[in-house]
Parts: sequence; C-alpha cells; structure tokens
Amino acid sequence: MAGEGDVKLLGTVVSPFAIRVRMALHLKGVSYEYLEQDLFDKGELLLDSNPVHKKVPVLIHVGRPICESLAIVEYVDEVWADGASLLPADPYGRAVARFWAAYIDDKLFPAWIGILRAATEEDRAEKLDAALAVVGPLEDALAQCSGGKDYFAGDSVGYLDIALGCNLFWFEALHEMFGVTVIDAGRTPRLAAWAERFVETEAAKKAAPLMKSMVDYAGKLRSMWAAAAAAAK
Ligand SMILES: N[C@@H](CCC(=O)N[C@@H](CS)C(=O)NCC(=O)O)C(=O)O
Repeated sequence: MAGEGDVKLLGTVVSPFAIRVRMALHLKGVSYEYLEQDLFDKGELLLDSNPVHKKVPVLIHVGRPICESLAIVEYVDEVWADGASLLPADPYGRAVARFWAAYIDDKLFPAWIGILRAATEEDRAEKLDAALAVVGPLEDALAQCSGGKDYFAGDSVGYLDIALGCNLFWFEALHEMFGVTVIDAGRTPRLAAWAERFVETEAAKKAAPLMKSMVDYAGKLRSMWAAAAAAAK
C-alpha cells in the first residue's frame, strides 16, 4: 500500500479537529499510534511538530509532521489512495467540498464556541441565534453535494461529512450543558436527519469522545475565559 510507514497522531480526545483526522484514518483503514496531548501543558513533541500554531492535530508520517486537520485529511486521502476516496473525484466537486469545509471551520466553529463561551443566558441566546444562522446554508449545501443521497459524499461518508460531523459531539455537549439545539430538525430537517445517521456510523462511533470528557474540558475552558475576562477589567 502506498501509504505504508510509521503513523502517529497527536491529538486530544475532545478536539473536533483531531476527531476529524481520526475519522479519516479509520475510513482509510490506516493503523496509527495515538498520542494524547495536554493542551494546558504542551509537550515538546507538539511544540516541535507544530511550531507555528502549537495546536493539535498533527499527523506524523514517517517522521514528517503535517498540520491543520483539513490538510491532514487531504494528505491521508492522497497517500492511502487504495480505499474509496474521501474527496469527490471531479475538480468541481472537490472545490465545492473545500468551500464548505472552510465555511464550517471559519464560521460554524467560532459560532458554537461562542455558545460555550457565553457568560450569561442572554448572551448565550444571542450566540445560539448566530449559530443557527450559520447552520442554515448547510441545509442547501447538503442537498447540493449529496444529490439527495444520505451523506454529503453520496452513499457513504466522505470529506465534508467528517469536516462537519466532527462538531456533532460538541453540539450534543452544548445540549447537555445548556439545553441548546444547534441543528434543529424544525429549521434544517435534512441536516438533522444526516446528523442522526452520521453519529451511528463506525467512523463516528470510533472517534466519539465521552460526554464527561467534553463537559470537564468545557469547564476548564470556561474557567480560563472567566479568569481572563476578570483580569482584563
Ligand atoms: N485549524 C486548525 C485548528 C486546530 C485547533 O484549534 N486545535 C485546538 C484544539 S481543538 C488546539 O490545539 N488548541 C490549543 C491552543 O489553541 O493553544 C485545524 O484544523 O487543525
């Protein structure tokens, strides 16, 4: 197989970006060593492997680090080319998939982090409205990309499914912690049905973090943000 060689993944179990890469590796059937990182006390391997952003995930393939989850997913797709492709086969389909993946990371991720970060109920309600506005266009994107099939990639899970699907566990955590619903079946029924299907796939189940881990991690982040806000006053 073209992609043979030592594969390591630096991640944290709750990171949606690391989860995305784990899903890609699973879908491609790649064996790898998973190295959990403490983001509150970053180790040398992470700092040396991603000196620019100092973030997870980092994939280390035969000693060479690759950073940024979407770049890693594309790398995995190209290097382990024997299995079904994660990205669409045609250039237009690939361009559209990359457009929506960038939308998810640039718009949706900060939108749901805003819900997590909100310090008051009023602020949280505003942030939820903003997140729902960001989710809206993804309903049409799903229709366009899937051609009416079950997944963005058609009959099976692909690049955009994992680009968006890695966030779903945190939507469940936001629901658990604050009672908010980010993908609302009333507003975006197609997307809600897709989300229900996606979390039942093997790729999703294998990478799913425990609810307790997400809630604990969220608590640490919220304390850190509160302390930073208090210090800034
Ligand atoms: N655009 C990056 C985002 C990665 C990212 O934000 N990772 C977070 C964990 S979810 C991180 O490592 N944060 C540590 C920090 O900001 O210091 C990607 O797609 O890989």
